[in-house]
Amino acid sequence: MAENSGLLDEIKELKRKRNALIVAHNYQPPVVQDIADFCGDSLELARLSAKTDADVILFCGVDFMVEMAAILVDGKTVLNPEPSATCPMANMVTVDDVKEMQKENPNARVVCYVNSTVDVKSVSHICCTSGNAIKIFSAIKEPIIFVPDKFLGTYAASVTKRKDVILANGFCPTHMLIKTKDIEVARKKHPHAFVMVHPECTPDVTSAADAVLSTGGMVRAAKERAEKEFIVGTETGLLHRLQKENPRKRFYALNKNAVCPNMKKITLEKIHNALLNNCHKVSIPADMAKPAREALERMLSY
Ligand code: CIZ
Ligand code: SF4
Repeated sequence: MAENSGLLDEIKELKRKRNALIVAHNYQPPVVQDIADFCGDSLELARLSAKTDADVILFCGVDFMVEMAAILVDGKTVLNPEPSATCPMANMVTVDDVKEMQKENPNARVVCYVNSTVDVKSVSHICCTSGNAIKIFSAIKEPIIFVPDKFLGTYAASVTKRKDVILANGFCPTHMLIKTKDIEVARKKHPHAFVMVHPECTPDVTSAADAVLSTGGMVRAAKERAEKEFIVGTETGLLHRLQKENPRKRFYALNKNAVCPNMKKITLEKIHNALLNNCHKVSIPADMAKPAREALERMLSY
């Protein structure tokens, strides 16, 4: 950390001068998590951005998360330190794909995972996260068109025993790397550990785990459960936070290669640059922001 100390001091000084808040997603690199005022999942960070008194929110994550914060905050500057950091899964479904699915299923409600573009959100009835998808699926009476993640959709449909969920074909390339073989190997190595995986994993992986949880759910489970060892099946950035918050417990990555290259594009240099030069401001045109905000607010009302 010593080699970063000058840069860290400059970031702290810029933060103070600009009354800025730095928020970082749970998958961010450790140095970014450590400089952030808050770490969390996309919804926690968007909510926090909406209620802070800061004038500037510097959001370290991928584009759809920064856009979500920009939709929910009013009159604050939202900065993205690296605009090319995107989510390949969010980009797998377009508005035309949604419209096509609606044409074939005119009575269905469109539910979109937060990992979706703003324009897909703007044509959706309601959003959901990995933490509340089951609640939202249970509350909707009509058939559901779910975009973009076929695995989260499959998981939520199976828990809620719904047979009327029409799935898109999106998936997370990072969570796809996690295999059931990894669970077999990890359980042999750490027989007392609790195995928790993310619902973006494939169905064979989710059914072989002890629990299927969002990153927020994993943070709570790590704190509250009696086990001292945890095997973690999600993007490996979360392990830094888990280990930091629970120093007496042990956390093992189910698959060390489950690294999201886009999440790792954020660096201290880019954070410094965005704050210094006020660059990469994110604002969503009103005609797009309004319906997307409605889909997000419908979710928040549950
Ligand atoms: O909603 C989020 O932040 C994502 C993408 C994952 C999670 O489970 O927190
Ligand atoms: Fe998208 Fe997967 Fe990266 Fe999350 S981990 S931002 S779902 S590609």
